[in-house]
Amino acid sequence: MKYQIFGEKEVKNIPWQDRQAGCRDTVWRFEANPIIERNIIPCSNSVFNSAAVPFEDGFAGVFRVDNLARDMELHAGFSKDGIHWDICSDRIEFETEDEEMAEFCYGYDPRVVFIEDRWYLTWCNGYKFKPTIGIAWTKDFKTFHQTENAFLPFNRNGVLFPRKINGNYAMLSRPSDSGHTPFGDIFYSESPDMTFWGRHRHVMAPVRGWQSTKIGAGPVPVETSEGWLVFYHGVLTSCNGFVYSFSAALLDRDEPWKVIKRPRQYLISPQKLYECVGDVPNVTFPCANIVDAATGRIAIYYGCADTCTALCFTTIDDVIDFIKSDPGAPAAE
Ligand code: BMA
Repeated sequence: MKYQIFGEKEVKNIPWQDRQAGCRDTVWRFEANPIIERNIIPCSNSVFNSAAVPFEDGFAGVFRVDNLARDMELHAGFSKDGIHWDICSDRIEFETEDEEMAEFCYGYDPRVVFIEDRWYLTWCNGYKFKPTIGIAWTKDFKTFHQTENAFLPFNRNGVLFPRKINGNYAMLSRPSDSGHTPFGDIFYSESPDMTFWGRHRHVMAPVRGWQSTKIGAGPVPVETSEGWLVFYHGVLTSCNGFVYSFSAALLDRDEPWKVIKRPRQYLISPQKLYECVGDVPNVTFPCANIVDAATGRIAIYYGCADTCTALCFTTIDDVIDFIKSDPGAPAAE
């Protein structure tokens, strides 16, 4: 490997498929996509923007399930190979001693990260039906302990870094509005205790092209010798509505609000039928990356058209070379 990875473990059974012959893409799709169909459990209308992590001798995850009433819920799931999933039919019922937190309105777009001794889940949490960033922790993916929301509404796409930075927990998020927000920059915040968040810093704004309307952090950042590798989604407003694509950028390891390099081009945009057709057409939305520290392989889980879940692959070297060789996103306009 050309570049070093920090803090990740060897994942021998990482879901993987080599790049197809003749394919020149930096990130390539799994041939058997989608891996999770919309009706995988009897109560699901759709299963999409979801988070998977290595767990015990297989994998565990938290899935966005919109049910047959079209309520937005979070369900846990388990898998031996990261491709075939058993998703629990009941939604996660969070344990909490605080009455204010106990009322579940809706939850979506989960991210999961291991920090110190437990798994943390962040998601878009409806607090009095207003979206903000919910936080919970688990050790077994069966019992989830909900703590305080990180921010006031309105906020979405809260993604924790996998380690403390300068002594504090660190999170990327995207302040928004109560609807289908037509704007959005990525910000960075710190907390000494996972409860009180501050020291907010601006990271990135939308720029021309596929990321011109709004952007939001995707999977958990990966620490490399070249900086924090972050996959993020960007939205373009076409005459037919929003189009969600994604790419990656490198952030400074000690001051992650400083962008080292951000490419101009996307890595994946909605092009396959399952990405273009569904409950919300033209959406590719990554929420998880599994990294094998031994080989540098990366498996990315992404939601497609707000309907099903798919996998795509790259390597640390390929994606960092892509970022470095791209001309770079233009300055904000
Ligand atoms: C965002 C979130 C995502 C969804 C996307 C496209 O605001 O709700 O869950 O995938 O819109 O509908």
